[in-house]
Amino acid sequence: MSQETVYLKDYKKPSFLVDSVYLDIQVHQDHTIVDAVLEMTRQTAGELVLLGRDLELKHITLNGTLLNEQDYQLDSEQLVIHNAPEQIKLQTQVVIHPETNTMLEGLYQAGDLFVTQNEPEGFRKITFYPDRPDVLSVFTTRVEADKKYPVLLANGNLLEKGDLDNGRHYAIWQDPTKKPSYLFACVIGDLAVLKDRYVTSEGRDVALEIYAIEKDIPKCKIAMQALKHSMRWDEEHYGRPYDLDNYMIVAVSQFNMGAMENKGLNIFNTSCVLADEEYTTDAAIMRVQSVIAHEYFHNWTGNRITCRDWFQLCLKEGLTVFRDQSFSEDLQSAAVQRIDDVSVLKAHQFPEDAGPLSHPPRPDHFVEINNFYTATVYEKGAEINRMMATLLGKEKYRLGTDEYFSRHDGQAVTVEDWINALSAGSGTDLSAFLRWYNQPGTPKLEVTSEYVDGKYSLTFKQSLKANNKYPNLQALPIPVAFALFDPLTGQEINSDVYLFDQEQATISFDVVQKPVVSLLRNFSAPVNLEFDYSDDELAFLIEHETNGFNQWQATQTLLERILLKDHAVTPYINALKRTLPNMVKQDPLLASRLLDVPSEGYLGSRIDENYEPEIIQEKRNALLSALAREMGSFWKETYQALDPALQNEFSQAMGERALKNIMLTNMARQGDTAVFDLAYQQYRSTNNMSERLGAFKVLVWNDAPQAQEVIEDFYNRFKDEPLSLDQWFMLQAAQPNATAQTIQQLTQHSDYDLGTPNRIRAVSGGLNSNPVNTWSFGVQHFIDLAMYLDEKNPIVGSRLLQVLSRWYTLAEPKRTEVKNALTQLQPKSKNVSETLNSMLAV
Ligand code: B3K
Ligand code: ZN
Repeated sequence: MSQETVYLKDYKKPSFLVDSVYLDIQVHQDHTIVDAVLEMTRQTAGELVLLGRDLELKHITLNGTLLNEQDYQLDSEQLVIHNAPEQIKLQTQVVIHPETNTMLEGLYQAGDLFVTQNEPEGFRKITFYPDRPDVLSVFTTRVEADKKYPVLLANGNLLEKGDLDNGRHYAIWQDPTKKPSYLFACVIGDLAVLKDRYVTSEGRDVALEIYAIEKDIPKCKIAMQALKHSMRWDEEHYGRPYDLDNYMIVAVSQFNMGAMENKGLNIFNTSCVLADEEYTTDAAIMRVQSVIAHEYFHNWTGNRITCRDWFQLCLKEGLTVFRDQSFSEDLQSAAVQRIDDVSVLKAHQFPEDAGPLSHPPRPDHFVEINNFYTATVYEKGAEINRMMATLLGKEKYRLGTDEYFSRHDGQAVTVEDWINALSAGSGTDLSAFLRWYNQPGTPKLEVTSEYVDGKYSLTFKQSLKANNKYPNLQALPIPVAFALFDPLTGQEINSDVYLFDQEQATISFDVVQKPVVSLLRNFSAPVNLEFDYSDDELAFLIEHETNGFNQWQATQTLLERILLKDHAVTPYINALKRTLPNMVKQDPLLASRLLDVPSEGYLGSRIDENYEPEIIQEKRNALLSALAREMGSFWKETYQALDPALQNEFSQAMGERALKNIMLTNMARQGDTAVFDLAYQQYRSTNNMSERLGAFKVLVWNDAPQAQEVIEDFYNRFKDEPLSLDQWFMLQAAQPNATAQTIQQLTQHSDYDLGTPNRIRAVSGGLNSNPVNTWSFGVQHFIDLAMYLDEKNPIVGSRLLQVLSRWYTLAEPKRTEVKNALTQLQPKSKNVSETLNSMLAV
């Protein structure tokens, strides 16, 4: 496979635009025929290039003339037609094989269902086409299949449907809006549907439909509510109503990622649409709501205004993630949502940006674009938008986004277009934020304080780690939200947002005594903050900070010091003792997060050399035991006092459930074996998956006498519910005393399936939650899997190999062992090769 690098600076406009496309997709058991008619007009000089991969070309006709092989050039990637006229009508017929497509890209068969996944470059596996996001066209689609597949869907409005001979039927759909090929979708299968309606602020009556297998229909109700809620939210917060008469969502169990925003016909991983307290956890329910919102919000940020080229991916993804995060903040506690989003950022994006896979949110080169659907593009991209929104405030931000939508509706644009429109609309020059898009790395923000004679000063300094690929790093604009507190009363005396945009600067305040400062409230910028708080000041903030996010951040900073720098544990435990008893009653959800202890994986990512996972595990276990012991009867008393069933609000109940599980875990850590009876009772008596799994985990991870029984019971209850069974696989793979044999038993289980990414991720993700295991027997697991998937499903293979990307931080001899194992690999796919090459280039 060629390893050609594509550069942003080489962007050229397409030579032809497509005025209209007519597709006729005929699905048969062992092949599919695709007839296409493209009407095209020349835009600039150059050859007519149609991209196509794995297509068996049957015939091609240009303006009515059948072409011979000498009229075009065909290789494994493209079809080039020389001397093409100004106006073209091109007709092609190809044969494709969705029934053997294991890459889950293009049109593929998943069980009894045929679905598409075309972003970023899957459409070229369906037909020859200028498959790039800056070619927008009107699509008409005819889908034909056996009647055993009653559902035939494509984007837009249904124009016609009818029966054919031989037990077949067809449907013709037309999408009135122009779109790039990556947003094309079709679905063929036997599915049931949940229907609803939504009337937009403009009075458009929209038919809403969620398609899933019959027994999953009741599990689609939460997603339907979330969809209607998202539609209203986008009208209220961004002034964006929906623009078609229908909106369809299809749930599929074999899918490479979470979901896909195809115009009017979203395709979702079942894990991101099915939500039901009995079968899925609270976290999964929250995720469903946010992914439903995310894909819906793409209709404006991504679909109506799309990307000029794939380097601009973070234009649509960063903005849409910021929008879905804001939506979720409105849905539950804003502080807890921010805590959860920042946890993800710090656990995934910060390590990515500190290692060999680091790249700017808008990279300037790539080999395989699928490798760039990263935490940096998505999550750091979202942070950049959040920073600008924080700085502008609600009103100006809205003026800016209004300007963006009115300038660029219907266009394929760049990050510069976004920043320019946002600046013009808000009347604020935001051009310096472009640097955030173009530079890699997490900035270090060092702050020092001084108090002299009634003057309190804060001095800020920023720096970025040098990067060979991206020299000339410039100072970034960093909004720092902060508050000052009276050290005696605990009252807030001042709060503001300071825009720090130089290498170094100082600000000062007149105060009567030295205040306690709380910096980077709500994590107002994605930076590594270094401020010399005393442990007592951090404990003060746990108790007195009114910003829930920074209260949590204070616990995390203190814990990192305890775990990585051997600080004393007492100030932390005392602060919890003073804060938690009230909080568990008033805000159980926030209380549950305040008990977060950074994971071993996160702690490992903070160590850049001589990393020994066993040492981190030991220290973390010691801390957990101290916490369990020191809080005494708090766990049991709180467990007994909580009753989620009495809570009307979902987020309160979810908080109480989270707390109850934490209480059980801590009672078990106290060595109180009576807890196993409580856990067993909880497991048996509940119908709620979060409660059932919380109890399951305590029993299985502690090898309780009831462990084997609940493993079997859970399996028997949920063996026909793939998402629930994924949890069963995951929790067993994740148990800290899992061995190579545990993982082998799971991967040899009859329900393990290498064709279903969710199942692979359940076991591998579980294993990877234990760095000690990952870096011992896990290394071979991840290598074998990545190499197996290299040919079968390289998108997922490349992802799994990335788990080993921090190999170079390990202490010897492990470091050399892993390096040698990696060096020997010879992947074939662009995806896995590019990842491997970057990983080894440290
Ligand atoms: N846009 C898709 C991601 C496509 C990933 C292709 N490897 C989902 C989303 O971000 O909404
Ligand atoms: Zn997205």
